[in-house]
Order: sequence, then C-alpha cells, then structure tokens
Amino acid sequence: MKMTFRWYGENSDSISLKQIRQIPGMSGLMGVLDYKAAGEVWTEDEIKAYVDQVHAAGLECEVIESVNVHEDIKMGLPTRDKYIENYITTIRNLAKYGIKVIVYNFMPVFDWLRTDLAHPIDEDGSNSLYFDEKDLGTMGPMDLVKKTAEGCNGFSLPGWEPERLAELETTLKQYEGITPDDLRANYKYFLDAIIPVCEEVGIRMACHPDDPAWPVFGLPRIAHSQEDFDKIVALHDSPANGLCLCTGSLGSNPENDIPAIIRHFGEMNRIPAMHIRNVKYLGYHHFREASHLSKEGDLDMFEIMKAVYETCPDTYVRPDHGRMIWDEVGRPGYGLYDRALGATYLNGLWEAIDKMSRKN
Ligand code: DNO
Repeated sequence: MKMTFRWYGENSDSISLKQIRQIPGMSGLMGVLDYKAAGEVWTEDEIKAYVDQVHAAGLECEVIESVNVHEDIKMGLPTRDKYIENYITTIRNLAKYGIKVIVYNFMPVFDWLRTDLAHPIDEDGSNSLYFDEKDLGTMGPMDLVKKTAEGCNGFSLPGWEPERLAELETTLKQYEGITPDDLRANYKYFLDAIIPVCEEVGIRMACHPDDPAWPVFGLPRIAHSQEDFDKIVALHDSPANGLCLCTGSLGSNPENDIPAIIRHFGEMNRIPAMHIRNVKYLGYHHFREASHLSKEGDLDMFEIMKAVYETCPDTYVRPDHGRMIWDEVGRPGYGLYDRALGATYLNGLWEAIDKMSRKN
C-alpha cells in the first residue's frame, strides 16, 4: 500500500506540499491539474512542471486523478473520436513522466453530489459534507450547482469545474433517452480505444464509483455496486481496466458490503487505487461524512484495511473528504487536518494488521 494525498496545485490549494510531506507515512500525491477542461490534452510541459514540483518537495507523483472524460464520449456523439484521441495523447504524456495510475469517472454530467457542504456535526462542533435526498426534492440541478458553487469557500471543487457546468441545461437535455445500456456501450467504445494504449505505456485506469451510489436527477449511472463493476471490468478485460475503490462513495448505500467488494476485485487484480473514508447513515438516501475512525461512522475500517492487505496490498490509497476541524477554512472535504488524521489512522491499522499477520 502506498499512502497518498490529493493536492490541487500551488495556485489552487490551501495546503502546501511541505505540509503534505510532513504527514507521517505519506509517499506521494494523487495529483490533478484542476484547470484542465474535460477533453483537453494535458501537455507534456504542464505535466512536467507539476511532477517536478512534487518531486522537489520529496514526494512521489505516480497517480493522477480527474482526467475528466468529455460528455460527447459518454453520450456517444460523432465528435467523440477527437476527444478520445486527446485522451490517448494525455495518457501517453502522463506515462512519460512516471504516472502509473489514472483515476477518472464515467458519471454523466455530475461527478459527486451533496446537498450541504458544511453540515454541522453537533456532537463535536465540526462540519462535514452531507446528503439528504429529501432536500433535493425542491432543488433542480441548476439550484444545486448554484448552492455548491456558493458553499465552496472560493475554491473550485473536483467535478464542478465551471466550464463543465456552463452548458448544463443543454447537456441534461441531451442525456434524455440515454439508457444505462447505451452509456455502457459508449463506455466500451472508449475503453476499447484507450486500454491497449494503457497496456503499451504501463498505465492502469481506475474508475471512480458514482457518488452517491444511486442515480440522480434521472441521469443514467452505471457504477455503484459490485454487479455494476463486474460489467465494467468485463467491457474490456485487462488489468489496465480497473477501479478506484472509493469506500465512502460505494458505502453511501448500506447494501454495498465494502470489505467483500474489495476482496472480490482485489483478487481479480482490478484495484489500482482507493479512496478510503467513512460515512454515517442517517436514513434512506441520507448520510453525512464522518471522521475516518470506524466507530464514528458505519464502515468498518479494520475490515476494509484487512481486505486491502490480503487482496490488493500494492494499491495506492488516499484518505478522503475530511471534516472541517480546528477552525480550518479550505476546500470542503479537502482540508489538511482531518485527512492527515485519517492517513495516520489508516497507517496505524496497516501496521497492526501487518505485524499480526507476520506473527501468525
Ligand atoms: C471527489 C473525488 C472525485 C474523483 C473523481 C475522479 O471528491 O473523489 O471527484 O476525484 O470522480 O474522476
């Protein structure tokens, strides 16, 4: 397991590389060029500048996240081929600078969704990301976009890049009539084009699950259960076609047994990357994010880390979506303190599991 941290770049993060380097056991980043629009080529110069800076801070940069897939690819429009070509150029460029895993998603329009980005946690005075489907009742997609933009403390949020949302109404209309099977067929077309290139250059793709783990606003979503991912890995059978197993995204649906899902795909060698965090269930389609500690949420982090240890021990891991604590102001979900505590806790579980298994 390699412990990593998400960092948005010098001009876009409240956290410095130096701070990240000082978190115990931190090997490197899951990096991102957050200013790149979906479909745009990530140039060699841009990648080199980012990676050099990370290396200079004493950290590795073997995973890149959010190389966003253009909506035309997801919708299967005739223009998709040009965007797939761009994607392939980006894959080749990233490989040249030592990237081994690309985390991405195939969710129509929205990446992740929350109804509140700073929901107070009464017990301890912190706040966290929160979702209640009932609150969506009165909100249309445009209202939610507005609310999210207003609640992000001036930072851009992954998946909520303004250029992707500018044409939201048109895009939502275009999705009408696209079924989950259509979306899967378009996904296969994309994978058939990119996976042979990934195999050639030594990159593994890691698909992030739908978050929350069910369809929203009537859009087709095809990545929120073990069955869904069984279909995805079968679309193009290769270890380069893997998943970024996000415990909190899949875990937003209590029917998803997270340790069992890790074991299932870990044994198949399909988990090149993971986001590990905890969620607390508050009712039907209603949850908030919790600290990483098992007893503060509903996921069993010990069983999760044990499943990783036993079935995909070489995966890249990062803590995810911290609460805002100690009066920190930053990008919702991406402050320093709670994620650093999360990393340390996960490293502690790992050490205990490792020492126990060596003894036995
Ligand atoms: C949310 C993140 C996601 C993830 C993307 C990858 O906080 O986990 O935005 O990076 O889905 O494309």
